Amino acid sequence: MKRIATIQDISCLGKCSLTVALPIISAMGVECCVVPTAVLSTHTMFTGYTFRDLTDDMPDIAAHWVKEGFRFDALYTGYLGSERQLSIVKDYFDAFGKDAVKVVDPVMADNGKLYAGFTPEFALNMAKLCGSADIIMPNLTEAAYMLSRPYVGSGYDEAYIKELLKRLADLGAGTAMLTGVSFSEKEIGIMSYCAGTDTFESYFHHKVNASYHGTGDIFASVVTGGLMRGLTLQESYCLAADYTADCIRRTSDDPDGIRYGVYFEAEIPNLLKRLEK
Ligand code: PXL
Repeated sequence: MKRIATIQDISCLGKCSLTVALPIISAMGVECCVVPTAVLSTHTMFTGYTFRDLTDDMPDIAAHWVKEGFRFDALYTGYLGSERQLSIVKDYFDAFGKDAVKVVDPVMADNGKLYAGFTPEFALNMAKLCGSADIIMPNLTEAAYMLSRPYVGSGYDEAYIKELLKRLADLGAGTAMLTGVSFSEKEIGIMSYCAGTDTFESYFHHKVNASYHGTGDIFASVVTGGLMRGLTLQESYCLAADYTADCIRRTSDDPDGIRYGVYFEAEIPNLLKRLEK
């Protein structure tokens, strides 16, 4: 069985980060080891959340794992809360990354804005971490911050996206994906670039007109799980995009979805059916 170590927070309620990565990756038949970076009562889109920082535990967990000689097939990072955590994740890459696929989802911004608590300097340090990864998957906002370019949220063309992808790959990761790419009112999707083969790929699907917290983490978890199940990158992100869209559709007539997150659990059987095909 393939084994992933994922490094991100536990938001106790709100279906994001580890509370989606662990069940989804496990359901996909891939072992999911966790390095919790912090425990929050909810994700940071609520106000008044508690926050217990676990940064000090991260090097100790790595040291023990090194001592035991544990090996991983992938290292996958999501939301990281501080520059020190970025630097510790780099140490994980150095310690366990030689034979592992290193996947960085640089969670920190959307819709032209950084999430609460993040700074442009943090984004530049996240760009450095992306340089040590094999696959990175920013959205357009995260890409703009990491490349110190103005955010363009609409009206761009394919040449613009291809140029961004090449600049992202230049950070050092062999493969860059951009999520939330849309050239028309009706469609949204992913474009990717592989520097090794100098090739672009993409996948677009119908836009679902609803947005929920945590769906980026659901998407990234399925991409990483798919790679571990032997899918190509493009097959993995097609599966991930369709699953995420199905989760959103399934939730869209429940007003509670905004607070509690999408019904990703109910769609797991369909995810597995597609995975087995
Ligand atoms: O879904 C990304 C995410 C993960 N974890 C925490 C967050 C966010 C996004 O805001 O606040 C704590």
